[in-house]
Amino acid sequence: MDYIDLKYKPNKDDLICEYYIEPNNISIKKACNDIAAESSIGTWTNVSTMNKKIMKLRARVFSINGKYIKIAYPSELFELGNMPEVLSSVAGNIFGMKSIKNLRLMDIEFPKKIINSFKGPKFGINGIRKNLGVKNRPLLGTIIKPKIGLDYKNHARVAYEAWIGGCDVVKDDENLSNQNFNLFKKRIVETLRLKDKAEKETGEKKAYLPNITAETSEMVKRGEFVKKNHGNYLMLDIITLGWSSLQTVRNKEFNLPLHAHRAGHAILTRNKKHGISMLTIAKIARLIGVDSLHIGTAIGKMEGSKNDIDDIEEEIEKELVLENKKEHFLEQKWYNIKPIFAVCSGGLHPRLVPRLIKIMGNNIIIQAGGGVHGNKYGTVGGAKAMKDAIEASIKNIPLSEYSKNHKELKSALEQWK
Ligand code: RUB
Ligand code: CA
Repeated sequence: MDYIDLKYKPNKDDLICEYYIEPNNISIKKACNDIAAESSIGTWTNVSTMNKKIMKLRARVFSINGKYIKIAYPSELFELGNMPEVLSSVAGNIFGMKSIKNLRLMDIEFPKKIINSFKGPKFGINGIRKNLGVKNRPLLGTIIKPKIGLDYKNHARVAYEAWIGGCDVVKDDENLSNQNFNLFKKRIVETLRLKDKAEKETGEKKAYLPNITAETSEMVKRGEFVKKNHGNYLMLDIITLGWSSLQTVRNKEFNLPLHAHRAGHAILTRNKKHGISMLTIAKIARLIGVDSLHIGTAIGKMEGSKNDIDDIEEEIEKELVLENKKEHFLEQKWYNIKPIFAVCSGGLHPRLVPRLIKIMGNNIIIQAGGGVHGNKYGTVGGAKAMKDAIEASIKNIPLSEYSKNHKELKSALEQWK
């Protein structure tokens, strides 16, 4: 049991992981030992090539509390600024070992040394608020629907209607990229043209979040194209494109905010006994440097408990997160890494807005697709109904009251109970 040291006090350069673990017919101690070995320097047997110096680099299990364990990894084990490598260690082979029935990475506490090796977000909450000139209220966004199928002209027209109706941000959907019926370049040029028009007509700043998700070098080219055409945001499907590609895009310094869609996260996060927590994924995304991130709503169409979402929101917004033993997450000092916007999305419509703001506060981007374009008054009216719902919530006026002289909101309340 070389890898277990319950007296060990982690030092400031250690990276710490908390795992939930279910051993497969072995003792919990043996399972912990296997995990710490395989995720650092060890293997299934003693090897003649091992020596004392290398043994010093071993991970140490320093806490076993029922099925929850904590492991400290010396930071020398990791290459600075290389997220895939960190995860190949602490979220790699150990998830497929026969001696482990279930394993869930609950959290990673990154030490300063590793934090400093990543860029973090360029804009964060304050930067995005500044770009859009919106001080305190939640931002309103929509996703163009149907999610794919519209041609580029109609795509741009729907975006324009959403902006005119009151949306601050309009985004492509996660599976729209460069299909024949809606070519990327044509879409960007036309949608940005209508963004300018909407800005002139409303006197407000608007953002367009084009989905540049693709093979990495192609994705970079698409980012450059957006930049060249005076776009003001980039959107990425961070799970399907992978951490390495995300780092590439961040390192390109487009000087544009990055919006992170998390499509596919549930492959890793949904099973509460095995996989990786959304909290961990959110931390990695913040550290690499996205500016807004989908984290769920607890009340829409996508799964997610209020507790979990509260924890994630805290993690992406604060400078210091204190350890929470009950929820199984670790302390994190974020140093110079900026807070990022929580994006609430999935099955939202005006009726849900007051509850959403109550749960999550004002520092959110509220996004509704169906809840905007499904309104009987069309996209313009649908956006207006959402904006009215936000205004009513902020003024603490019940929606039933507010809807009396806001017909689009009234319609939404009738449409979606
Ligand atoms: C929302 C939508 C988003 C999901 C993703 O459309 O398409 O992709 O919110 O889920 P609609 P999450 O408003 O019509 O439901 O935000 O949980 O990652
Ligand atoms: Ca979507």
